[in-house]
Amino acid sequence: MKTVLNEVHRQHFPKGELYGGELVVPFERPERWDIIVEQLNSMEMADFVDPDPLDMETVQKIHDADFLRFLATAWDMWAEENYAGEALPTVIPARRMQQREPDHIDGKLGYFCMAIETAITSGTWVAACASAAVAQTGQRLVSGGEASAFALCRPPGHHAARDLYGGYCFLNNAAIAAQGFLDAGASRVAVLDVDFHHGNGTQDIFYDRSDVLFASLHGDPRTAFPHFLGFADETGKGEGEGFNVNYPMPSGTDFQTWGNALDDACARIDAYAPDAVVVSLGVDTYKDDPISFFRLESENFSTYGARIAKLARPTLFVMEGGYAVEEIGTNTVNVLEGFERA
Ligand code: SP5
Ligand code: ZN
Repeated sequence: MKTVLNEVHRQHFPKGELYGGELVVPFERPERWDIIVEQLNSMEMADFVDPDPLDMETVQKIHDADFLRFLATAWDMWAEENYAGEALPTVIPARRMQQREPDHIDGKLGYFCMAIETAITSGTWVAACASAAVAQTGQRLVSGGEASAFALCRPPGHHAARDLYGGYCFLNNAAIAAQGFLDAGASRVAVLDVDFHHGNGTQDIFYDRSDVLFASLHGDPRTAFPHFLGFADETGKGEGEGFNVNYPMPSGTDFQTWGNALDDACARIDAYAPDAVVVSLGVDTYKDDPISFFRLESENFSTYGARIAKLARPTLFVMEGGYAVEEIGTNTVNVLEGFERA
């Protein structure tokens, strides 16, 4: 399968992520991309495609205009304050406070943020747009007849909602791709989110819609990020009732349990009969992931790639998380290779 990628992602590399009360080198770093590319090369799966320019019209169906304006201008507004560090929020519109976009950048950051570990830098907006373009181009390849494609997105996207960034995400690449499939003529699209973390942004974007089924396997939000969404009782609302499926799982979950949840999610997707499947592919389910608590082994990634192939639907893989940097190439490419071999 073809891989869509480009180098612009490097422009997003904050010096700091707020973790355990310190600013540490971000877990979500450019090296992740390099190691995946290296592994594609060494597995002779290097069939690389450049992204087309970003089609903002589809992006505007997924994200609010105010939010896009904020992301595009946040760094410049921050720079005008002459702060020494990178753009991080300090104040959040919590319970019983007004939900109005402030004028000052300190207020805007909190207003549009769902997790404050994620810094905005001078290159963040251009990299986020390039990442969305990578997903969009992957979608066009599959809409155009390719059986599958891999969008090597960076930064990731699944925590970004219509008007929220955070969790290392700015634009929701998978949601933009799903919308692209619909705009290209699909009637139904399934998003299967296998990242360790709940895809709160994708769920929220499609929560009241029946044209996108969202299914997510993830760490139980009672103990895992993003903590405030991803419970099993979130099943959709209005038109979307019954088209949202969450599989929260506890610390220590191994492939036996995780694979059963995947089988169940795949059965739901089969019953939905989508015209395309978008896989939010995070490999932070790996046993040695530094910020996650599942126990998948590298070989399990091949097995589940083959399981996804059994859906027998046009499939776009969109890169999300995975922070065990040494193994990220093996684990990611194992999914793609398992899928192709099946
Ligand atoms: C795309 C993606 O995978 N985003 C994840 C963002 C998670 N950021 C917050 C991490 C906090 C993890 N706390 C774990 C404690 C382990 N000791
Ligand atoms: Zn994740």
